[in-house]
Order: sequence, then structure tokens, then C-alpha cells
Amino acid sequence: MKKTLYFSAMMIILISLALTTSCNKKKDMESIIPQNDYTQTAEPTTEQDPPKPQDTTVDEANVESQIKENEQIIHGVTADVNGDNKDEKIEIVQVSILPQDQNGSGELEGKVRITSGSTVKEATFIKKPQGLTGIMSDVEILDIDGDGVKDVFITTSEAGSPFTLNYFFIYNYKTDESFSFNVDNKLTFFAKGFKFKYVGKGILDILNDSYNFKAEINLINDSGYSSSDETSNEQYSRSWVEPVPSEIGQDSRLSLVEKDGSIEIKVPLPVYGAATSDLIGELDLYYCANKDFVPEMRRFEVFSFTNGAKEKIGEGVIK
Ligand SMILES: [Ca+2]
Ligand SMILES: [Ca+2]
Repeated sequence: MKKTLYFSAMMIILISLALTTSCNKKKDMESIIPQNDYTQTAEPTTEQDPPKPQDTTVDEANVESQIKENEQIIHGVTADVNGDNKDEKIEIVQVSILPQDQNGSGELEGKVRITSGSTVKEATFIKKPQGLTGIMSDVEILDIDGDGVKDVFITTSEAGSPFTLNYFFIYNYKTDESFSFNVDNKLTFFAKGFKFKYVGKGILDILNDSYNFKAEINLINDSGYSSSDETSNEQYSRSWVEPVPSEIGQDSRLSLVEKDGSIEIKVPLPVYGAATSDLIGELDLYYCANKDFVPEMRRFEVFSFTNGAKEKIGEGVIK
């Protein structure tokens, strides 16, 4: 009996917490999207709320009917994602899954919901334990695979040390194909292909024999640099490429970029010198989605940070 009461109390607290988060989030959402587009029926309206325009179209009513109590729409955009020259409504929905018992922790599910006329299609892009970081950090709608129709690109961030980690999900609404880029063994293998060799006078060679790649990192201004070749050799022989997509800086994060009229997915990896506190460079990988909508690495660029600013020192092509 006591246990049942305790459990009920926990459930009430958790539900109230979920609703509080929902209110806060909704405020953020309203600054991004028109208010009359999304109405969450689960939330009581207060007298302070301005009167909302009535939705008259069938489409709006359909979307409203899809919103459930444990869901919140955290982002909304419109774009043509099936090539019929009419915009679809694209929404990022966060679903809160309550814990199975009082000792368990809840889960968050991230879904992309696309409404075209009276058709509603959904794809799950992430499931994760409830924590400090949300289900999504950015959404872009661009033609990733070059078939002339726009696709959905969603990034998720995860707190990491020393950098925020990034993952992505791509979705082709027209063909219903999707790809989730998380921990990738191929990335570990690829990163290990880069070797470092201290050649003296503050110069560290970064090499990858598979791609006939060689570039120089000038270490003279780096914190770990010693004029003793022996010390520097020892320090930087441990340098490595970290095989984890990271948000290293404002322009060094997982994103879509345009190159010669086509869209690439840019995946930055940190390059460390003596330790993870010693960032000496950045390796940017560029992926294109192939005809099966699977991202394939096409090229890479290498930058050094050791001369006071980010400086491109080389690039390679994956054949
Ligand atoms: Ca359309
Ligand atoms: Ca496309």
C-alpha cells in the first residue's frame, strides 16, 4: 500500500516536471514559428494568452490531432520535400517516455513528423536517456543526395570532454530512406590511418599513406613545444586524430556545406598533440549521400591551430 502511494506521488511529480519543461520549451518554439500553426491541446491556456486565430484548414486539424500529452513540438519549418512544389510541414517532436519503475530513468525519443495534405509520416531519429542535452541541436532542409528534392538533416549534441559531440540523422521523405550517423567503426579505422612524425625544429609531419597525404604542423607556438628535439619528439609522437565528431568551434561543427553546387556533410574531428588538453589541429571529413542514401566519405581537409589561428595545411581525396 505504502509502495503504491509512493509510486503515485512519484508519477505526479514526474508528470508535473514534464509539463513544466513543456511550457518553457513552448515559449522557445513560439519565437521560431507562427503561433497559429501549432496548438498543444495538453496545455491549459491562461487568460494572459492572446486570443489565437482559428485554424480553418483540414491540414492544421490533422496536425493537432497528432499531438499527444507526452509530446512536444520543439521545432517547425516548412519546405517542399517531395518535389511537388508545395511545402510540407516538418516538425521535430520530442516524446517523453516515463520510467518503468521509480528506480529507472525516463527516455526521450526524437521524431521528425512530416505532414503533406492529409498524410502524416514519421521517422524516429534518436532515443536517449533523459538528461541535460536535448534531442536536437539543429535542422537543415537541403538536397543532400542530389536528386533534386530536399532532404532533412538533423544534428544532435551530447556533452563531452573537452568538446561537445555531434551526431546526425538524414531523412529522404520522398523515398522514406534514412541514415543515422552515431559511433562508426569505420571512423576509428580511418583516424588510425593518420600517423605523426616529429621531424625537428618544431615541425610535426601528419601523414596518411592510404591517401598519399602529407602535411606539416608548425608547433613552435604550441604549449607542449620544447626546443629540445628529444622532448618534442616524445611529446608529439603521441599525437592522434580523435575519431569522434566534435563541435570544436563556431565554424567547426557538424553541418551541411555547399561545394561546387552540391551538398556535403561536414564532420570535424579534433587532432590532439601531447594530450586532450593540447588541440593542435582539426580534420574535417566531407560526406556525400550515395544513391542508397548512405553517407560516403569523399574528401578531407586538415587544419592546424598551433600558429595562433586556424590554418589549412592540406587536403586529401577519397577515391
Ligand atoms: Ca511538397
Ligand atoms: Ca534529395
